[in-house]
Amino acid sequence: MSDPAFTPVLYLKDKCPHCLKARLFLLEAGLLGDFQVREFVPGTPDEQAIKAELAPHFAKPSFPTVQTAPGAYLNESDDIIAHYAREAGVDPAGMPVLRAYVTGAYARLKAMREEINALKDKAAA
Ligand SMILES: N[C@@H](CCC(=O)N[C@@H](CS)C(=O)NCC(=O)O)C(=O)O
Repeated sequence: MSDPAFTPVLYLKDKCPHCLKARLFLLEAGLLGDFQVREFVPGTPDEQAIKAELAPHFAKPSFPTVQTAPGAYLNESDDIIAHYAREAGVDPAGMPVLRAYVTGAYARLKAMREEINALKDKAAA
């Protein structure tokens, strides 16, 4: 059970597809308003500040990340979704907007990323 006196912090990177997935889940679950959102645009001082804050907690910070309790951090979008789905007693599989994104644009981006990596490997061989 989370501490009601603590406002969890959601760290997001601008235009990050994994961040959009976590944000959509929280929005559709009606939980987003319970979070302090800290979003950065790459190359700005906000990125430096957020990464410096997360550096002691992860070998390599990635986004999205949530500070779930004071000093406790969780990353990996699917783990964040599972954590808050459990806590709120909601089922992400029953969320139509999240499902539409995950099976649509998100899946397409993942496939394109895999295709690009395969082409890079081929070019480097
Ligand atoms: N499997 C991770 C992937 C997260 C990820 O790769 N995020 C990218 C941004 S789209 C990232 O944090 N890159 C490192 C950086 O920007 O410093 C998840 O689903 O959360």
